[in-house]
Amino acid sequence: MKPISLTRYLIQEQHAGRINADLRLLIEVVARACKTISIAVGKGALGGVLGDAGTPGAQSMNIQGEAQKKLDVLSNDILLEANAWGGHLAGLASEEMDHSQPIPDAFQRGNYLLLFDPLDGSSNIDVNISVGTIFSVLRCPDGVTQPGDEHFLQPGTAQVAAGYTTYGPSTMLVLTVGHGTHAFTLDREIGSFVMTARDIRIPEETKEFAINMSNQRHWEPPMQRYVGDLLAGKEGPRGKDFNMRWVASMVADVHRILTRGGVFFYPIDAKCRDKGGKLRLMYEANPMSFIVEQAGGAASTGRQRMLEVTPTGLHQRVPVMLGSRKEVEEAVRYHAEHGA
Ligand code: P6P
Repeated sequence: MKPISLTRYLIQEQHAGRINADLRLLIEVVARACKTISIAVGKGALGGVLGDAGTPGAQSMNIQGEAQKKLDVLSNDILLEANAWGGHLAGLASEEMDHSQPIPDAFQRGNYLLLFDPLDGSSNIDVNISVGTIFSVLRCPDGVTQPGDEHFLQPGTAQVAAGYTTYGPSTMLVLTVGHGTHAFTLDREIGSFVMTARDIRIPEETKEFAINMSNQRHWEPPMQRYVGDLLAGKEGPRGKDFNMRWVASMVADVHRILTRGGVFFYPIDAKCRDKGGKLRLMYEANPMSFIVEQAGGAASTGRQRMLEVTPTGLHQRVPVMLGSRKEVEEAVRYHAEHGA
């Protein structure tokens, strides 16, 4: 049977009463923006958009204190421009912007809030490794026409849609609207996303973990013990050998886990303890956790289900463990038993 397009999938979801026209059109706007970003990323050195934003000696930094790449800024601008006039949003928030932005009075407003990391993993761009866009959709609280940061601070369970686009050998958009997780591959010849995987299921068990091992000496004891047991292999308490991968692009690592199983960790360490973690709750951990749970996986801070964290700040950071359900549960058990 001929694979269906993203548009047709969204219309089917709307006809089934699982999403409304506004949300369908919002997702289409985001997907179109991701196509534009894919073209810019794909040009590489030929597009004049590699390297750091700003000028030599005056590098552009974002609120995270991270050096901005030219493509970070360009991707953010593409998403802002595409969504400002779409009429489906009341406001939007980005990793690259200090505060959220309400939709200008000049444009019609909608009922949704959009949060995004426009180009996650951008430190990998200059070495031609996959990067991606992550997005999350929330409802704007009733009666709020000029949403402020506080209106975005909803738990991950309140998300009505979440997705990412990975700009790799192929450009793929992975999406959930709360009824399974599905993957769409960009057909560059017709310029459409085409469904290539429906109802993705993450294997419950795995022999593959993803973590930045260079931080090992900084981890809390339960994480030290848990990873130590993975590295001990079949001679150790886990009784099996494990493999390790670390792309340093969350989108790429999560996409591998969705495709063949695995677990992804970014635990608290001495370098990020005072910030609460490295990865951001609202536009990295929550959308990825929604996607993973809808694919049968699990996502936790190590102490609670990720989607139930009550946000306290737009750029709040959290420790992250997500992926194959039984392996995440094992890592959480280590935290419970060895106190953290
Ligand atoms: P490290 C990219 O900057 C990112 O936010 C995630 O995409 C990625 O998983 C992580 O940080 C990589 O962190 O410390 O290994 O560079």
